[in-house]
Amino acid sequence: MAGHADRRFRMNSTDTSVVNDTASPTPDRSSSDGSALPPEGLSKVERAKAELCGLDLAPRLAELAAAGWESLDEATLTIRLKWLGIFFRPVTPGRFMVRLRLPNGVLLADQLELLADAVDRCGEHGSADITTRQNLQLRGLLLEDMPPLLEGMERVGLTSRQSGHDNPRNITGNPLAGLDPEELIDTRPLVAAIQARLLADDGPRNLPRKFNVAVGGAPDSFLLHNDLAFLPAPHPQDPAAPLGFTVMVGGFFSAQRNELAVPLGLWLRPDQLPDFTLALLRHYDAHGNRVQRNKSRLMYLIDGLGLAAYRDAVVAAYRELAGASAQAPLPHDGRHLVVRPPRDGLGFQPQKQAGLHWAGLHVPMGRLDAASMLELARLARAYGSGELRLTEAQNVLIVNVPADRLAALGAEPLLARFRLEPGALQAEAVSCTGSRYCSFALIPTKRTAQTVIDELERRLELPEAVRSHWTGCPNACGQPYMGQIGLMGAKARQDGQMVEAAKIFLGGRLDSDPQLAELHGKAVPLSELPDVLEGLLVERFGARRRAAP
Ligand code: SRM
Ligand code: SF4
Repeated sequence: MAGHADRRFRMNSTDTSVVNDTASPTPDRSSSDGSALPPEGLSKVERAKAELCGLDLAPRLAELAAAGWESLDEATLTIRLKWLGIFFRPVTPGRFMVRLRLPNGVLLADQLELLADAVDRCGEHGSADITTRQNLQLRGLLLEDMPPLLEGMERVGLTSRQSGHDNPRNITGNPLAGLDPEELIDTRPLVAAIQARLLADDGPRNLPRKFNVAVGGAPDSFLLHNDLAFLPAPHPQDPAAPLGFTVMVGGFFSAQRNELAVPLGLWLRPDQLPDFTLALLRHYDAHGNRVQRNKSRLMYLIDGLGLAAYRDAVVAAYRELAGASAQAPLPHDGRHLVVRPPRDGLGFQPQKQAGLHWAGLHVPMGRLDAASMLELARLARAYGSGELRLTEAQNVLIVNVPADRLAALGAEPLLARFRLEPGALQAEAVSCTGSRYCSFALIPTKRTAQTVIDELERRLELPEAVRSHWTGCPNACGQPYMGQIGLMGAKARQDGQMVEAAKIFLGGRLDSDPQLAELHGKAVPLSELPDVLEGLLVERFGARRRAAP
């Protein structure tokens, strides 16, 4: 493996070259996109972004890879490369992660094969994770692997652009879009159109912070944890008109504050979503907080302006973008048609197309290796239409399987590992990356979750599935506040020693009366977690202890 973890970075704050040891160009007061540089006193991240946009590294990627990752300045390595979806991992220096964009979680067999091949080339370092945003991350890659991988991805219609850092993240939608007997609106073309609008040349390049967008298409599309969520809603004046969307804004989780999105008070036709999203992001770009990074998510801007003034400003931005003749968003009371917690989608389930089914496979903790990726691609082709879907619960669906092929698919060896009917805790467990690859993690999240859940399923019988969300630190990537049980990595004292522990959160509800889970007691050492959770599952979730064998 190249390099070592504790090398010292050098960074010249006015240096727009990205390789150490090259002469600095003359400092100039304009940024890569021609706008004025921000005033002194801004954070290191804001300065680095203003000096050079990571998107401008794309044509130079081969040159950077040839120079070697150790020659890159800190800002390029840890900030700018994320605009291309390339993540330096301090835990595995020299082995990078690539985060894709998979709009609406749609993935085709030939795309998956290309990604599997890239992971396979990484040997023992290679793996992939399905993420909490219906997305994939590939691990173990060298910087020199990136140019051919990114070119290969482009050939099969994939991109990793703007998937990390201060960018609009993968846009989520109904994982069952187009197949769902309960579908209200097919989210796929809308998600694709929003992504195309945001990634176009006139899209945002330098937001103040990350930005999550999602489009709901079914009664179980819980999406209020996003900065901007479009939820299906009838036309406010004409019940006979096609469904549109009410606009929800300001949802987010962070170490400082957690909020569900609130109604902005606007209703949009589906075709208005791309321009509206871009307009809202332009407003955020211009007015979001660039001084305090922990106060820059959208909800802080809404707080600062007040909801009504914010709404007026966004409508004005939309009219400026779409033209004065475009229909303005309509006033709306925020009522929508999302009323139930998300289905797990597992097992064989009938699609709205007669005779076709999707097969929902449970991928333990969302972790894949090259062989299982290849096998998923093969199964999707052999039994379905060659299409797969990823879910926010980190599982995978093979779609368009004819009824007479279900038995044979069910007998495939991969389905002994990626089960159609996992246990009641396993089925709805979501986990973030954890300490294996993430330097923020306080615990090995995926391994802990898997071990504890296996143990609890040995001990207990549950009347119904319980949704648990595991996260390695307060950043909350595993969405602990959405769990009926949420677990967050922490430290606790045990026998006089500081040990790995988890805080427990209870009561997350994703129905028509949504609520974030709340902290329950002190952090529990991981060694005590099975016993503590067993007690909670018996007391609050109707679990019964199995008789001793
Ligand atoms: Fe996240 C940062 C992983 C979804 C809130 N997140 C990180 C980093 C990039 C930190 C780092 O550089 O190591 C993690 C990369 C670890 C790795 O190697 O995988 C990371 N976040 C993830 C993923 C992979 C977790 C997972 O296992 O699924 C998810 C990738 C989604 C994707 O495909 O784009 C992921 N992160 C989330 C979510 C959930 C969501 O989007 O629904 C959240 C909470 C929702 C939100 O953002 O409002 C989330 N991640 C954060 C935060 C806190 C944000 C904040 O405002 O403070 C950070 C830290 C930051 O941005 O400063 C963070
Ligand atoms: Fe890393 Fe923390 Fe996010 Fe888990 S929650 S992936 S530990 S940043």
